[in-house]
Amino acid sequence: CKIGVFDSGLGGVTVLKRLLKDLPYEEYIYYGDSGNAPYGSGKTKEEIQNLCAKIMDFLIENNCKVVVIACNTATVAALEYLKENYSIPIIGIIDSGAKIAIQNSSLKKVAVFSTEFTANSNAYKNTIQRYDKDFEVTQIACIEFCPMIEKGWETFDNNQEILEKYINKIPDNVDALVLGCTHYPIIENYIKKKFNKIILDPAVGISFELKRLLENLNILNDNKIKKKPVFFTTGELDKFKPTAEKFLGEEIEIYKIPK
Ligand code: DGN
Repeated sequence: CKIGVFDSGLGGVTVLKRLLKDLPYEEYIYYGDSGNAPYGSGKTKEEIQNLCAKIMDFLIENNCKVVVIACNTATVAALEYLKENYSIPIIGIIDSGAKIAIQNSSLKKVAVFSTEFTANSNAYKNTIQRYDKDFEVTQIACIEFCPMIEKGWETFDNNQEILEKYINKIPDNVDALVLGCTHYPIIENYIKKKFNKIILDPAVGISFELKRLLENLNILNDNKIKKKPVFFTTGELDKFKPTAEKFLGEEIEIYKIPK
């Protein structure tokens, strides 16, 4: 069965990498909506829902039977809406991010880097505190990160300053940082150099969730043949392709589609 994975742009590639490692025999279609990015600043909930519905239609037309929303912002804005309007199983990412925070912060004090939309929604705070009300959650909106990563992080001379600005907002007593936007693992090495405590990627949990779902539906692929994922983007191929290939460590098959 085909599995659709989508994001507002490049970020979901970090989730796909995890899925390819943990569930390598599934067939993936990736949709990066870079032509409409960012989702996380300057768009209403309804606008994000409409963009996500268009992506769902595309993925279903291309025979996807399960969809992973590899974007925190889209999960916050549209998971419930998409579940109401589509009958295929859809997995979001916030819940796995919240569970990973619970499992890894012994001080029960975490910070979450995310888009403005995700931070303003309080989705991480609410979900983490639903599991454990004693948790303190500091949500930090890193407004410049996503557009800089889409354009090419290394091409910005002031990238270190910008990074520091947000690292400095993390309270000292926090013992773990959740990367609550799927774009951020692309710059995880830079973050690590300035924050030497635990860094958590919610994509770890999404692999478990997808595996369980495929097993329950009895559609986990047992013929051990790896199929290369196919990529579609509404953005510029010359921006998307090199960053995705660098991150995945291999050449990708990619097509440009209208936004
Ligand atoms: N990658 C997306 C997320 O996880 O929230 C959002 C990126 C964006 O649209 N700014």
